[in-house]
Amino acid sequence: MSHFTRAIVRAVPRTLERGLTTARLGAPDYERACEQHARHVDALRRCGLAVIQIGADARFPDSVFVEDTAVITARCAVIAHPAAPSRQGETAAVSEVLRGIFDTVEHIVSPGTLDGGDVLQVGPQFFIGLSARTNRAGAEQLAQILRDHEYTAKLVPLRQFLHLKTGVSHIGGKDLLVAGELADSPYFQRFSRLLVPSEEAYCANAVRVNDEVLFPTGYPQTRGCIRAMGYAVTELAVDEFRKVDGGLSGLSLRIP
Ligand code: CIR
Repeated sequence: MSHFTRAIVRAVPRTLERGLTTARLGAPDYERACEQHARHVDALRRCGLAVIQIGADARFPDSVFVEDTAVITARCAVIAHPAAPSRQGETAAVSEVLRGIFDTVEHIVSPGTLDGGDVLQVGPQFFIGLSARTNRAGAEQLAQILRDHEYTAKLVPLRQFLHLKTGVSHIGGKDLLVAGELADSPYFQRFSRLLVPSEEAYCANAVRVNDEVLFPTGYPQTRGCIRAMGYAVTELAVDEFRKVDGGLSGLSLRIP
């Protein structure tokens, strides 16, 4: 499991309620979203990470979901190329921060599109979702960059989930959380899979950060299973972000 030393987050823009969404859960409340974001930052710090905060930018309603703008590994950083036109300008500020940290920063370029939310790392292996946001050209560009850095990379077609990590998370060892269309996916057969029940599907997006599994509040069945497996779970309320289709992992970029 990677040990993380830093995380990049981006403050909530006042325009969050204009974020892209299919959720039909109502508009997010800006103040509550800011509180939830602040608690999430505190949790990252308690996990031992130094948190780099990029300022809010109201031009980009979805920019709090900083994970989608890049892919970070111990060996390289790659700037993504979001498919959604309203999100393409988000990468500039993140790229500037990453250039100060990594010697080499690679880029996904047109006609490729890729969101970081589609990229799952399990040790030396990467899985890249082919989604409405990440096309084959973008996924193949990333796969080649990762292979050049001696990782393996597999492309995983998606039909329903917004992003690959909407439906699968690595919580430690060989353990994955999987939901919905990924429950029986041939790509994850050799892992130990905890199937998240459909009524709790949202919590299939969790994040292992050092000794903790950061986990959304409100999913007791799955939380109980993860604790019973021996993991330390930190619950975080992220329901304001769920209203704009965002997951917990989306709120940070973790840096080894
Ligand atoms: C979008 O549709 O792009 C945003 N409203 C949500 C992105 C969430 N990304 C993530 O959790 N990695």
